Amino acid sequence: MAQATLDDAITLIDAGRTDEGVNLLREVASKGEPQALFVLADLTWSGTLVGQDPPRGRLLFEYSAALGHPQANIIATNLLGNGIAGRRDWPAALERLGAEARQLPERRAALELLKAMTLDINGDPNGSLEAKLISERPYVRMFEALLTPAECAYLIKVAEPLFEPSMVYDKLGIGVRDTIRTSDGAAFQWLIEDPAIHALNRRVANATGTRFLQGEALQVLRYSPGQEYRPHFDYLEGSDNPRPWTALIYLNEDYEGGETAFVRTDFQVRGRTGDVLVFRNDGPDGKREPLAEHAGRPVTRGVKYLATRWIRERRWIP
Ligand code: PD2
Ligand code: ZN
Repeated sequence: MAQATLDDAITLIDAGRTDEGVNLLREVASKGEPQALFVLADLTWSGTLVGQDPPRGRLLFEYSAALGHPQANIIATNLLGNGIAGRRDWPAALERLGAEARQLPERRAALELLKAMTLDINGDPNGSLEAKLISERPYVRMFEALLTPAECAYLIKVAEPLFEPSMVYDKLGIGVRDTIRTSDGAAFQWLIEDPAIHALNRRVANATGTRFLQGEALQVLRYSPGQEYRPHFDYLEGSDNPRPWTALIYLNEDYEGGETAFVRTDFQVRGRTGDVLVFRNDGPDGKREPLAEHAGRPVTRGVKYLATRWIRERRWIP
């Protein structure tokens, strides 16, 4: 009989013969077929058709990478840089990125950004930062020009092909579409969090006095005219791991409207490119701060780009 192939496995899965298909996929992957390893890695990472097991998914990506799979190589570098589901080795991630940068313009752009950052051997920024106090209660501060224009432009560029309608969490914690939030968004989950984005996330952690592992995936948001984020709380009341902090990174300024408004205290903020607004979603009593209710006002002209980092009380990343 001819050797089983990845196509045979996919045909079985598509026909609803999932167990047979997954078994065949494992068989082809175990023979060292890079694409089959990649598909199995992806399913294992996300828990699709097979049990979710990120550390095992990462290992499978690494096998696929070692056998020359280009996309697996990029993922292996990203995970080595952010340390999700396995070890973190920042210098080794940078070395791999350097090799990738010789072939791929997007990796070159990430490397160029990193070269311009002042980071220690672990990819952390040095020292503490000055912030402007905007309000005591709700507690709101602004870090002016924390990101460079080049960093902002990069985030917009890499987000562009990934935009999808933004979601909000319903009462069951499930992401749903809702008229409260009409922007488009792109989330940089761990597989696609490249070392430059990872370093930016570590800088935001440093600015907020939190650890990288408390942060949810960075989301880049795009608001066209008429799009908005109506008044809401980011806190997630009732969650056993709520979000005491939010960091909003303004990525451009050539638009009108789109102010970030704290609706109960009547002040609003218009960040300039690279400014990072940090606010607390809980009050002195450790409960949801009513005064932290806020909105992204409708954009009236141009397109607004902003990145959000919602930060949990404790480690969030698995
Ligand atoms: O885009 C904004 O200005 C905005 C306003 C309020 C974003 C968020 N909240 C958010 O992402 O939580
Ligand atoms: Zn918000």
